[in-house]
Amino acid sequence: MNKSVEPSPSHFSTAHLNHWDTHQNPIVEVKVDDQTIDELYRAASRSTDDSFYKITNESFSNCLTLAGEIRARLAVSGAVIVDRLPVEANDLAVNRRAAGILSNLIEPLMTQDIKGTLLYDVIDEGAKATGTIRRSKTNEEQPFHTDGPWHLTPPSMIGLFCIKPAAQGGYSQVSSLQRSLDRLLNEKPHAIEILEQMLMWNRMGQYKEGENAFNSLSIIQQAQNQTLIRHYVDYVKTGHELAGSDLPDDVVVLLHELEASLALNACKPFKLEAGQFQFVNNWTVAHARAGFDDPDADLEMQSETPSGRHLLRLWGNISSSE
Ligand SMILES: O=C(O)CCC(=O)C(=O)O
Ligand SMILES: [Fe+2]
Repeated sequence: MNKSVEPSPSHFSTAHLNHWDTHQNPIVEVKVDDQTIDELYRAASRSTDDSFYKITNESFSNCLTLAGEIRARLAVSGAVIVDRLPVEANDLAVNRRAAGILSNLIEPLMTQDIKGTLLYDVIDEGAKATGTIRRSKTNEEQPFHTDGPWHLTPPSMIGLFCIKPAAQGGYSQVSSLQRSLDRLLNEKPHAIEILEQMLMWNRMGQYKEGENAFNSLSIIQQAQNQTLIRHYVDYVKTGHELAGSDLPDDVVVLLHELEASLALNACKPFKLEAGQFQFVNNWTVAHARAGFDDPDADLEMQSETPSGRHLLRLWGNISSSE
């Protein structure tokens, strides 16, 4: 038998489970001091979009301390808000690179599409989420999910840097996948078989010619001596449609139980403010955002000069195995 994960919740982190059991607000707030901001924004001002991620670690001391603290917090709580960076006092291009530099110091950045995008703009481009249009380019709700689940090793860290909140709505939430699955497995130990079973995940158009539009992957997987969890109900449903295979009933039931548990055990909704930087451990914690509205935003111009809600998304990966 060559199962990647033994049928036991011991693969989950006790420290993480304890954190979520004992904290009413599981998100850890990390403050940033002026010296760290100076160091970060000086490097961001001097670099370019093509060079910011090549700056060597030796160029930083304060930022490395901050990155180390965020990394350590992500290993336990899985959810951090850095409060905050001076977005209003800086140009968009400099803010984007500052976000990229800080994230890259926490975990090496990973591209988010086949074009090689490292700094990904989460904005409403006015479309509806159908086919391969990613919800991150709409104003629609994003239910609890992990990012990039179609990857052989999904990003281990997500950064969401708020440049501008929505006029109305756009509230964020996080919920521990480890805790929900741990509870589910305590009630139904056999569910481990479903979690290890290969399912089809929609690649959302992120594949080269000649490749499949879906990848066959399990909900839980071992990586870097940890258990990573994938969760995106839509992507599994549409992945199976693309593959022309039925999604087994027991999988649908389990996914819906997981959804219900994540909603029940989630943190209170919060609205990210301009300059706040949310980081999530994408292997242990799911995130969600409510739909939003920006009545005055010019959607046609959004992709060039966003005037509505604008978040910058970063993906980090502690393993470089892909
Ligand atoms: O808009 C947000 O707050 C979160 C966006 C998100 O989860 C994503 O783009 O994957
Ligand atoms: Fe996301």
